[in-house]
Amino acid sequence: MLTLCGFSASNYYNKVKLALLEKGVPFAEETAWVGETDLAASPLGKVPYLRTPQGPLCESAVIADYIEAAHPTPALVPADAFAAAKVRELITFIELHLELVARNLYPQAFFGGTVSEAAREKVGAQLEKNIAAFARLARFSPYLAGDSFSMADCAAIVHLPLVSSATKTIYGRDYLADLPVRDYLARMAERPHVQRVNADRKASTAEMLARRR
Ligand SMILES: N[C@@H](CCC(=O)N[C@@H](CS)C(=O)NCC(=O)O)C(=O)O
Repeated sequence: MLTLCGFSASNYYNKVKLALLEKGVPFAEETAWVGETDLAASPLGKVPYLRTPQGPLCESAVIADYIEAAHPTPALVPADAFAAAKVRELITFIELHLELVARNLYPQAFFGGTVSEAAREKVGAQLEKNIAAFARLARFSPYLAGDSFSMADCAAIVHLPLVSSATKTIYGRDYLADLPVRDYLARMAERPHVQRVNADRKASTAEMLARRR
């Protein structure tokens, strides 16, 4: 049995949770808030981490690859090497060039802190450039990588809403508004497992914010 550790307000946790649900892999959830994680399993104290019968794994991309290799069907990464690489290219773009950049805004956008004017300008410029590049790779037809649901959708569904809401709050404009992201996310939200992840996220976010007070 696999145990996914972390909390359902976390976008990286939810990427893995959605992949497990969509693949129909049985798993348990173990709540581990930041600061209360098992450092033997996740040495940087980040979530998610996964307990497997052979030992723990951290880093969501590594965990996603492990799940895909251990439970190949239904596939979330295509068998064809090039198609698989295109899926991973999209995930890397979303996480490295969109989410990690937008993350600099979260203290002010979501947690009542402040981000310096210089940081806001720098992040805004980086996001404009990176989102324009992402727009050249993403297909949205109807799924992010093309005609089938993939691990790239598991990433997009959890990360893109944060990029939208953070930019909307900080700059007064959703930087993803020119891409078909809203329609895409509405389409994805018709999936029962996406609905479950979103419902759990809302409950966990309320709990996380209450703990911070
Ligand atoms: N590269 C990591 C990122 C995970 C991550 O940043 N998780 C956040 C929660 S969404 C976290 O644990 N933050 C606490 C910290 O960085 O100390 C992954 O893909 O798993």
